[in-house]
Amino acid sequence: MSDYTQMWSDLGLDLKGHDALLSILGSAYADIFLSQKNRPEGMKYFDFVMSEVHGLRIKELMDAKAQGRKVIGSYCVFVPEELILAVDGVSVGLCAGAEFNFESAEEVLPRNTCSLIKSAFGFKLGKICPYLEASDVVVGENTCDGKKKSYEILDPLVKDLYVMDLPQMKSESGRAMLKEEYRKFAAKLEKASGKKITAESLKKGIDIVNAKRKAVKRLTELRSADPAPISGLDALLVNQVFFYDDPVRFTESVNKLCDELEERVKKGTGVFPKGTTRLMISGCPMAVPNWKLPWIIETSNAVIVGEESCVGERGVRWMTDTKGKTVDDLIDMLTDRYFQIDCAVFTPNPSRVDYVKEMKKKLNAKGIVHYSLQFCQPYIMESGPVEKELEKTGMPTLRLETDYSQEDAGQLKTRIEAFIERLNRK
Ligand code: BJ8
Repeated sequence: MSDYTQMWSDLGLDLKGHDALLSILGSAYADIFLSQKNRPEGMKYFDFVMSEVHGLRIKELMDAKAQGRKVIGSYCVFVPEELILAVDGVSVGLCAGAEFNFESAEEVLPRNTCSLIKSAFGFKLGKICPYLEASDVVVGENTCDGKKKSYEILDPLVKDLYVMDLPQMKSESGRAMLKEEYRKFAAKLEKASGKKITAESLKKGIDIVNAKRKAVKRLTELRSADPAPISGLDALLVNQVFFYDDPVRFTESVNKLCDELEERVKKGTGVFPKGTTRLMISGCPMAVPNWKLPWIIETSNAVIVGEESCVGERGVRWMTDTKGKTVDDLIDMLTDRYFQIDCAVFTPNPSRVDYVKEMKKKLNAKGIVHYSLQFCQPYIMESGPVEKELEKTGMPTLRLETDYSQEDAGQLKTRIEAFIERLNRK
């Protein structure tokens, strides 16, 4: 890795804290990812991206900024990357997945806040996230109460926070509200970038993002094979890199990986032996470097074959139609696409459990692990009815609640092993 110290210092990072984070990240990555057996060659690209996640990629963002492009950071899959691309902006995900500097976060947030929010604040207050510091606009959204209220606290800490309102019900008025919010967001982006969104630029943005989502969907489908051609950890990593990488390069790399996986499937080559217990995960998103649960599962004689999560199927499942001729038509198409996202902040939210069932069948999973972050009310509240409905239809479900610490790792392993035993007895 080149020396990026000057760049980090120019971004105002706390170099000591940042070094500590990189060293934890580097050793966790080596232990969790590089130690896996039979990894596809195509994962080398993602290893490289991760090794340069605070280096080369940030340099690319700084170069883009020097050319007058804007970097837009966001925390939710309801923020359309298509609109950001339509003003030639760069979209980056800001969700954080490490227990870092929680002491400072807990000085400004209640202790009973989920780790995802605490981590984002820990990163901001500790000045260790170059993505956040490089962002010209930070986009928040009114989803769960935790995020909604925490943006009031984030506002004075970042240079330009834009908060998007979101509906909570899948009604006509909810859809109209979402479309209006996307119109307002488009206007905000035009103002920030000084560039006008045209039907052509928006269509181009939609095509780029559709291609990226299609590539990840192709990866999802390949995971239905037994033996699984790729580990759940590596597939999760691809879904995580989705939020950071250049979209066109990312799409090419995922498609290349899928070409290789297709060959593996034809030859019957896998990462784990044929017949290994197949699980899928459903619930809260897992941001980098939150790899705890998949790592525990895949070191307990099971393989993860799908993620019903925003860092997973919920983020990529729907495509956007491009049949509109005007910007307004295309914003309408975007609204149609995004309004289908079945995040637990919606009430009621029946399509989510229906899709878990569909995924389980398609991917030949034996059981479902429902993953909630502690203090995440929407997903914890939904987990009871989801478990009941899945068990009722003969789909064994394990409901887990955890955080970013390693304290419960032993307990989680015991519960997961018992669940796998239950599945294997069937
Ligand atoms: S569309 S899942 S990315 S809101 S874990 S912060 S919900 S208390 S992340 Fe999400 Fe958008 Fe929904 Fe997806 Fe709140 Fe829960 Fe924390 Fe969460």
